[in-house]
Amino acid sequence: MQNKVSRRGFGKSLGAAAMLSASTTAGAASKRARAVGTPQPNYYQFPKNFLWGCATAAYQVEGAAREDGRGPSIWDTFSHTPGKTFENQTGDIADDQYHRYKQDVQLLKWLGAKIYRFSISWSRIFPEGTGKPNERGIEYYQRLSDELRANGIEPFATLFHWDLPQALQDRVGGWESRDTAKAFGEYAGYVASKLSDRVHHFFTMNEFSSFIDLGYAEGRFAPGLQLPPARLNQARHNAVLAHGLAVQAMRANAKAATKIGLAENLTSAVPVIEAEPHIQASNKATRFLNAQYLTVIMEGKYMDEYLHAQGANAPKFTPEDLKIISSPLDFLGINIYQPTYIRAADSPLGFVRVKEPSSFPHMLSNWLFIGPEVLYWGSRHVAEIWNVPEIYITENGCSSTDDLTPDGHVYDTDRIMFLRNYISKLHRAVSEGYPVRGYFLWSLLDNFEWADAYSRRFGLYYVDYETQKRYPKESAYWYRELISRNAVV
Ligand code: GBH
Repeated sequence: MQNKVSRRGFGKSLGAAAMLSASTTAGAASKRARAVGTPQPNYYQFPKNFLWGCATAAYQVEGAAREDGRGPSIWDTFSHTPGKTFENQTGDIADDQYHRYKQDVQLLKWLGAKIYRFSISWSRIFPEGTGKPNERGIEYYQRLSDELRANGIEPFATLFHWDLPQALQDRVGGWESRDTAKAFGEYAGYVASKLSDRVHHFFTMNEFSSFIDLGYAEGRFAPGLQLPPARLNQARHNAVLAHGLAVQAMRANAKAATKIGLAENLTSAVPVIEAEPHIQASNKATRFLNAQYLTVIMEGKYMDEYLHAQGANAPKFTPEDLKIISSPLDFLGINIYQPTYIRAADSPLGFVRVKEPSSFPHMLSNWLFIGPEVLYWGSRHVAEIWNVPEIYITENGCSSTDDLTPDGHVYDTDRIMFLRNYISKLHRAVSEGYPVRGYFLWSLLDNFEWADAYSRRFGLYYVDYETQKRYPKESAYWYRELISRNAVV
């Protein structure tokens, strides 16, 4: 054994080092001399006004699929089509949050959450997608927002988390049509007029690539289509146009203090090595890999490289469209899960994407590769590239096996490991001055995980779907401690 130092000997040499520094820089340095293991005041401590909370989405938690005048959405149709979801499960009941929202607000309160991100079901408000609004629909979100505020929790509402009214899919082909973009603008304006007295932060869309690429190109999400490239690119264009129309309609109809952003699951580039030229390459990759969504929204222009790469399949658009799409935002929400590793390359684009080797660790969802530093790089890249003044991490979290013990516990140490590491990297971003204001953990409670339905659990609270009972997992106790200390624990 080499380097065998006794505790006493080790202490002595540290003491000697402290004396040395004291003798070189006198008084101030002696204050710095400290015993090994002394907690430092700012060790993974977040700024005082940093906001912690949780996120969910309407179709994943609400249930009450046919109540109070709600019209069907494409996810009702899709989940009721045999073979589309795990064991043909549906969101008909989900977490029944529509009826249990008061109880769920208490779950948030127990955690100490200051913010809650939920989404609004478009077809509750406009059962036919357009036309006459259904008052009972908007009233639910008014009640929910009031309940949150009464408990000291600030509501953040997402207007679209994938549950397009089925009527729009049937009538005009959903996102393949500009009419859907126009309808979304009208819906957004209406919601702003009815809700902005109590909801001060809105996100237009959640994750363009999920509902467009998976829904209209791969067919694994509703509406289950596999469009050829030109039609796909037009659907992408209609979706960003819808976002812009919504921003404009909300500005026109909302109370003055309303803040508007979006929640995008951008492809989050991470340099393979934290050094040049990979950092530059990762920065370039962020713009290019998000060209069809976030980049055009932030820059008001499709990148030449993107249009060129799409050739004859490029979307058709007008200069006016681009102005609408790039309507100024107050903040940016980013959903961050897995990293996309980038290397510098001697090629026209200047980078290559490095695929994960088969041994790369992931959580229970096999797409969820574990790369905590993505929370740092995601925040840094968007702040640097687009000069974003305010960022929220609108989703981050993971799936685990989450076995419930007979006495009602879930020891999800893997989720805690995941979150602790990711949030430590978020701390790095915040302490370097990147303007991240808050963090929404996905998710408050287990819920309908789309095509994976109830086979994947992402919650801090375990849900027994037979009884609708909620059980705090070990990670819920952990997050509660983190929030109360405002530091990584
Ligand atoms: C988010 O998507 C969603 O906003 C949220 O609703 C969801 O519950 C949460 O993440 C957890 O998944 O099955 O191989 O086709 C994150 C981005 C895009 C990741 C779709 C999973 C499907 C991969 N997701 N993707 S696959």
